[in-house]
Amino acid sequence: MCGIVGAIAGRDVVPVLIEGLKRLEYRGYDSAGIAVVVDGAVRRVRRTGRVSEMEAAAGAEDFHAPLGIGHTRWATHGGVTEGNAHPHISHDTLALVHNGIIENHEAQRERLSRLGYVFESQTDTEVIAHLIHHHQSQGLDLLAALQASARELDGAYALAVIDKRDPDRMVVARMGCPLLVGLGDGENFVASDVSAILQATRRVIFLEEGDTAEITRSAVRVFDGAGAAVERGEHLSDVSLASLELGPYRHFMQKEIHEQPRALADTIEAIIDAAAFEPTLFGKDAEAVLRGIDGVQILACGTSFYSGSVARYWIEAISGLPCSVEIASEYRYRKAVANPKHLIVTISQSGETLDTMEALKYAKSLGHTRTLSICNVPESAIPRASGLVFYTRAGAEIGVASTKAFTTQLVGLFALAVTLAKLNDRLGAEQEAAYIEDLRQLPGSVQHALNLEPQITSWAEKFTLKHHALFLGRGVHYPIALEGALKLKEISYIHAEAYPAGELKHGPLALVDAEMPVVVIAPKDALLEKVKSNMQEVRARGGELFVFTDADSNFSASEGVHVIRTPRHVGVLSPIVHTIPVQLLAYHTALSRGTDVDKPRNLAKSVTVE
Ligand code: HGA
Repeated sequence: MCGIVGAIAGRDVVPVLIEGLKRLEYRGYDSAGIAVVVDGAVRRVRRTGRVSEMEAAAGAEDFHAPLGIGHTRWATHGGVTEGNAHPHISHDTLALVHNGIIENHEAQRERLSRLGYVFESQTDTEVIAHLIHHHQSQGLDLLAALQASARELDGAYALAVIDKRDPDRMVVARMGCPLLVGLGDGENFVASDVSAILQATRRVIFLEEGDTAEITRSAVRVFDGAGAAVERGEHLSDVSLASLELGPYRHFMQKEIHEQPRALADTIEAIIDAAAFEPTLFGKDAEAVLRGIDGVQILACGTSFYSGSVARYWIEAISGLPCSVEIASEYRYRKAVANPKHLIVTISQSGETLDTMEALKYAKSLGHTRTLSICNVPESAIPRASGLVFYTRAGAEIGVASTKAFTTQLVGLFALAVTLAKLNDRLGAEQEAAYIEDLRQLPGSVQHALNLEPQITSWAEKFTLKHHALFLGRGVHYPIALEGALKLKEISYIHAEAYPAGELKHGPLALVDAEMPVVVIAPKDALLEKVKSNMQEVRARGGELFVFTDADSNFSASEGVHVIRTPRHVGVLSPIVHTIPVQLLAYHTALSRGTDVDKPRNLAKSVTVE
């Protein structure tokens, strides 16, 4: 969602801000803007639409300055207009960018209006600019005014503020939304995501909840929520610039689908090297935490919810522990019954997903102490708030529709299922060795599935003009049907639903006719014969079937039944391999419909608002 970048330097920072905003585009946004302090004045340019349009406007106005902030906005409060785009300015002196939502913005707006402040936008953000200005007018300096304002705000924010009366510093604050400081040589930066400043530095300080900071060209001072000066460690980011480039691919989604063999190999490396499933995969104290549990509760949203749904099958079957999976935004608002002996597992690619973070906080407030995060972004908020962590090593995922993050999450969750089995004495040495061999084979099997792309492309042409599609699966492959339907919806805008195949005759069969393509995930497993019966039910009603199966399953194409076979059966890890064809089907269908694959309408990458 929204992105922030800021810089203070001895050089013109406008190119740094523009480049940073371009690097943040993948997160999804609807407008962009920058504000700078130069020659004793605040100057601003904002545009709806792409960063390149705002860049052209800034170029035309000849913007150059040593201090500035920039923002990509994904509107939550107030429509997508230039007037609502950030930065927001108060009294022509201070400019501010904000990620998040201010929940008490109405009360603050009334209060500030009574004090004579005039609002120019419909955003919640503008109240912060006026609030800081108000505290300055009471005699506080910029930093103290920000800290006083932060105490009066409810909700979530990452903020960066500059002021023309204070041209040698930038002040920032963080609560509930990520923000980091980049350290340069005689120049410093701020960003919501490290990719925005990698062009300038890899040295970063992650701010913590409630922190504020003052950033000058030569120094960074950080304060905790109580206002006390604190030291926050410096990290060297290992995000590679290459992972942020498109290379020979047409879209990031295509690139990321094809990166899966590598991403999976990197993620399983530690298991293969140890030739064992060790609790230390989840942190050094993991054994003590995992040994005592008597169940698993998974909390996640979107695609991560589907990886959690696959994990439920694995965890119960392999470890014998009960496991439930719940949408984080539902869990966080219901009166849940907590069992502190359950392990809370949150799954989030970005580690910033607000609903998942809040569900984790809620679980802790109910008395849960055993928490594990499966996440792709080191040092992001959710892993930092969790006792145990499994980092997927998918590399930066730029396409809004998640692909390699999903399959690598599945590896982490599989490792959890097997590790729990081992700790519960349900895993013999032979079975452990067999699972390791399955993992070793996995990248190759995924590559074989990727090689099916030409066949899947020809199927995609048949989907181009469709308005609806059904996806069916059973057992551990049912969540893969859900993921396939979600991918198709997200990027091709074709309405797609997934059902457990056995559920068809309880309702959705009524939808089936010649215009309803039905995609079936039908690997050769114990449920294949059942799935075949369900396919007959579809065929008997004129439905056209598109079946993904394995090389060794004994059924073939016929009138109205199209079949693509993944080249080899991969046993327990089959859901991972069967994800590849549904990703490719969605991608090529979207391509032939001409949609914006990497930035589908209305969606954002890191969902940092409710
Ligand atoms: N609430 C602010 C910022 C929105 C945001 O952070 N989106 O991700 C607005 O609507 O402008």
